[in-house]
Amino acid sequence: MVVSDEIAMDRDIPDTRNPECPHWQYPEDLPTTSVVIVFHNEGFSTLMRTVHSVIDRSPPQFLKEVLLVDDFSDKAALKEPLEDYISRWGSKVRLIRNKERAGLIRTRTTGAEEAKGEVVLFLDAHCEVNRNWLPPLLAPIYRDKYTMTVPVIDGVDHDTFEYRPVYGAGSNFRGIFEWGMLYKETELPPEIERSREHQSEPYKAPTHAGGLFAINREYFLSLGAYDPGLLVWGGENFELSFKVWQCGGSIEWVPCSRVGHVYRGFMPYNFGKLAEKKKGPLITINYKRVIETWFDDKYKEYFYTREPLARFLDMGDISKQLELKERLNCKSFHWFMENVAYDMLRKYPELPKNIHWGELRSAATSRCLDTMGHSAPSFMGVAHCHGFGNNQLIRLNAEGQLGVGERCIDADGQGIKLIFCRLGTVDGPWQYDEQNHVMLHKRIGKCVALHPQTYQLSLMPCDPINNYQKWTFNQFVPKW
Ligand SMILES: [Mn+2]
Repeated sequence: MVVSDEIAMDRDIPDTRNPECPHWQYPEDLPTTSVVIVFHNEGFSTLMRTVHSVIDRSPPQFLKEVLLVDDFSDKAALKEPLEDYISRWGSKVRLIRNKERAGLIRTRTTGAEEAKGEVVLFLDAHCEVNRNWLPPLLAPIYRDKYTMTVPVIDGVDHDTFEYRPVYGAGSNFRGIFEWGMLYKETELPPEIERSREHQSEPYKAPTHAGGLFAINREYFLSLGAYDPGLLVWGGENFELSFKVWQCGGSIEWVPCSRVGHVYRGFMPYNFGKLAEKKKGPLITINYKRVIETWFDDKYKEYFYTREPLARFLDMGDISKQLELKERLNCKSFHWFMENVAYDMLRKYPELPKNIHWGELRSAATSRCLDTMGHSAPSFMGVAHCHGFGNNQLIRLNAEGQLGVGERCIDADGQGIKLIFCRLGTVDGPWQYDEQNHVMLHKRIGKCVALHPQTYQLSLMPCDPINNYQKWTFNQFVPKW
């Protein structure tokens, strides 16, 4: 905020578009747009710079309004001072406020309901739109109102507010996900590259990051907007993507529309009362609602294999979601995988079943294998068994892969390591001896051992009577 406050609201930013972009022609009767910006205790200057950039860089005839939706902020600057500030724009910038905290997802739906434009275009509250960002997003919707469009998201550094292109103008990526429902981006598959004439033309994508997109307002509302059972934040990007694709629409990423976004360094807000009644991690509960609604049974199993505790979470009632899917005559998830996300399995193949999952306890010390909070690549350690899963939730699958979250465990002469799983593979080097409880690294031919004094982990010649080589899987469900 200190840096942002010092920077002009209407500063210039680098034009990061592909040089082809200025040469595209767009229709002159594009639909009118409500830019909907939800905020909760956003920094005043980052929020206002978002609005300034939209006003400065959108053709006024297509910008019906900027609709600010306050999700029950309590910062003083966002009360009267905000109302005073936006009055300079008259009715072009409108502010509505929630009477209690509703979370990002539900508040976006409120914004769409209140919007006056034909198209709703959602932005995060800390963005800067780039040169001529709006017409390229509207043109595909003008051609086909069942298309939703997504800009390319550049980075605005949260320490310096430097605007940086996410990647060069010649590269294109699209959104996919792994089976634990973590959002990923991948280069365009050859099937799409082959069919393209220009590097700068829009292309279809299975999903999107979630914050920034445009969609015909009535179409969005006819899809039931967002599932109102989704809480606060997370998973709504998938819910909308599956709904759009499986129920007859499509998603296009638009390289000529670039928007800068400040990626946060930490979570600067809490969930307030919204989180109190729920047991377990909110985001995983959201994912469960989404996959239980939109996945076919076969694919649901991959999610539960990757996220075993999700089976025990209470996701609430999804009967309304299933009714909608039925009523709109939506296609199967298998259809989506075959026709839209056909490149996903090349990176994240179908998952073999877990033979074991849970804490991996050392018989000698009753400590548990733990990532120690480090990100890959790093050494694994042991720590007090805490019974919450997270960094201690270990999975061994039928093909010898040991996994923690989206990462894998391997070993070398230095120790036992947390590594990036090899994309496109689901196998691993491990074999667990059910009788002797030793964990064998098949390629190296040694077993996981704990040092009795230092508690460091290493591979040692297998010794099935040595307690420091004995490990047992303790399957558990946390007391949420
Ligand atoms: Mn954001």
